[in-house]
Amino acid sequence: MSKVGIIGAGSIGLLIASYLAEQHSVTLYTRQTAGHDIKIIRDGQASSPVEVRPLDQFESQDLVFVTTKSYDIKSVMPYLLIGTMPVMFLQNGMGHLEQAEQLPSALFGLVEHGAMKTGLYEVRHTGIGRIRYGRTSLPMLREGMLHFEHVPNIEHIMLTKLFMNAVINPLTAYYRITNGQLLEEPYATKARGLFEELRQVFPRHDISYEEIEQVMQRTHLNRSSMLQDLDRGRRTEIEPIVGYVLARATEPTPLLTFYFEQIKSQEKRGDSM
Ligand code: KPL
Repeated sequence: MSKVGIIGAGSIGLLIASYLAEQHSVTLYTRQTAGHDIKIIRDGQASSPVEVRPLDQFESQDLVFVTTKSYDIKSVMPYLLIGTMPVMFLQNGMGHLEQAEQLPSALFGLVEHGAMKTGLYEVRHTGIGRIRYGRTSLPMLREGMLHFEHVPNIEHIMLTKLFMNAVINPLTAYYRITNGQLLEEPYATKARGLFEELRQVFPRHDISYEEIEQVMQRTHLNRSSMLQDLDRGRRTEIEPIVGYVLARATEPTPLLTFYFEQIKSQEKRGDSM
């Protein structure tokens, strides 16, 4: 049995904790808590016990998952610097890469599961997918319902996901529409415009617009995470997604800049832990 630490008790933190607690000793670190044992209710069933502790009691683990939003990583990093344990970062966007790379064994993963938090320690597993990750392979994650998959090119996959999020999220949030509505005018032209600017910033990245349309189709009824964040008065991930792109642009990117500024002016600040 390995010691697994999970930082952040949002939907993904709870989902991972609930599954891994079946085989490992899991501690869930959150900000506002005193130490105690809980059971996570996943799809109506109680998990094996999970210890909940405040982050300032963080101790070395065999493996750590950081499931907070990207903008919280700065405050989490000092706790992670205590050891050489593998730490898997599961954020949207790419804004966290540079900070995470201060750690000797940083791993990066992309969660393709649907999960919805329905209570303090309650979660629904709404869509079964996989978690692709790199750089090192972790044999302890081989089995189980979370379908961890080690891939050799995680940075490439993250950049592809960044393209999807940088096109879909700001437009759906700004116009308050579902992902599928981006397939229709007047939004389709705007989406293509954003895509062209992204191509200009990352000219060597191999991706076609059809791949983004497929995601719009597959998730056509979804309200993007950015739209949901705005609706709930939470801080969005516009910075690690579009901000990351703008910081790398060497030529004008008027559309990306416009939506970045619009979303920034609408969002309220909050934290995700
Ligand atoms: O990842 C997403 C998000 O909403 O953040 C997409 C792929 C756009 C699905 O809604």
